[in-house]
Amino acid sequence: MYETYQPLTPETVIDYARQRPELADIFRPGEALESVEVGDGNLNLVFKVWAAAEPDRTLVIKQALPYVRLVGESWRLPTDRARIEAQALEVESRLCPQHTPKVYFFDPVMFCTGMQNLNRHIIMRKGLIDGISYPHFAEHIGVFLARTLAGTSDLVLDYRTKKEEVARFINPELCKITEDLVFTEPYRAHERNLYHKELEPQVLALQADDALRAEVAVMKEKFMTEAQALIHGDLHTGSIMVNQEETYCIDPEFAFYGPMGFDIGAVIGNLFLSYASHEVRTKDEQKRAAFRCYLTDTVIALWQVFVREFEQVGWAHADPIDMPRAYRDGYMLRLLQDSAGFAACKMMRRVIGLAGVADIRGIEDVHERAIAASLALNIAVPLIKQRASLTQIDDLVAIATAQRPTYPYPS
Ligand code: SR1
Ligand code: MG
Repeated sequence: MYETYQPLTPETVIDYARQRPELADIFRPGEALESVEVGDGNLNLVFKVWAAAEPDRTLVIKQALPYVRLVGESWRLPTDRARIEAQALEVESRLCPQHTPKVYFFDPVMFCTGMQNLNRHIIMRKGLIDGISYPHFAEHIGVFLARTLAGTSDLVLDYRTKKEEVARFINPELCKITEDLVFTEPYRAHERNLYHKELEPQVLALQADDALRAEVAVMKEKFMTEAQALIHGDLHTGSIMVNQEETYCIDPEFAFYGPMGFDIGAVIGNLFLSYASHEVRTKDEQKRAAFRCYLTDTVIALWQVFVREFEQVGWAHADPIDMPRAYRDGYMLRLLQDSAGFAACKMMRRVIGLAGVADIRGIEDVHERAIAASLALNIAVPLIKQRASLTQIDDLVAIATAQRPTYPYPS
């Protein structure tokens, strides 16, 4: 066993895996193991380890680095986030095992988590970039959101457990990343912003829009103060693994007690980033329309599934005197409007801020990239500004689908 923290390598992770008693059911003593580092996220090392003789005997070992991988050692980050992630996976696994990877162990010295290798699934963002639809995704993610959010809220937990859980999931440094990268930096001149110069007129106009910045400030306040449920905290399509039959939500290291709409909005915002990217990614009009129809149907269906499941989990034990129908309807309406506001912030940060997404930043031609980015911003701005007018999910989709890119700008 390792007694002090050290970053693993594809070589040392094999020796590490051999020493973990929890893996005795997967690997045989002395057999040949192989590994590769596959982490393409912004923060961690991710190793796949497998038995050379039988690659299906495999797991993922994820190790937290003490700094932000995307930026380098100058940006320090607590490795405690690995503990948060392992504990959040445990909660999600209890509430929604069918969409949560299995955890084999958590090592608080090496800040490593051993978990199921989802080797028959791909990162959803990659599939969406290629125009692949996932017919069960809306049902799966709607169930995941409702069970994990309602199931960790005051609607289900007793008064004491809820407060103890809030304390267990205090995650200040990771929340600060979100406060800065999602709610602060994109809306002002900031050295970490990373948009390209073609987009500058639109970004400067957005940053000069006082009314928009006021709405973003409201969403930031909600993010910082509303301990509604244990949220995943980073539920973009890069944190979701899919195939045609199954969906898994991975990577809850940003988990904390926050507003439910942040998770729902993350999913919706990322589906609309894909929608915007196919403005240029899919040249054939019919194919583009069909894929966009899949994306918007998914937004509508996931919300409907969420409401259906929330009725079962969140409202099942609601006292009709304390929580009359009008209160419950108002609660769900606030969630819908919050989701629109957070979706918008998540879209704007991915276009303007430090950590972009491949859907848009991966578009090679800079003019095409500007068209997709311009559309993403044009969807986001009315989503946040008009969110108070939303009464149903169709209204949210109607706002998004009515937008066009501004780029190329009239000269
Ligand atoms: C510095 S970390 C950048 C981003 O990566 C994570 O996935 C979160 O989205 C975070 O904001
Ligand atoms: Mg992540």
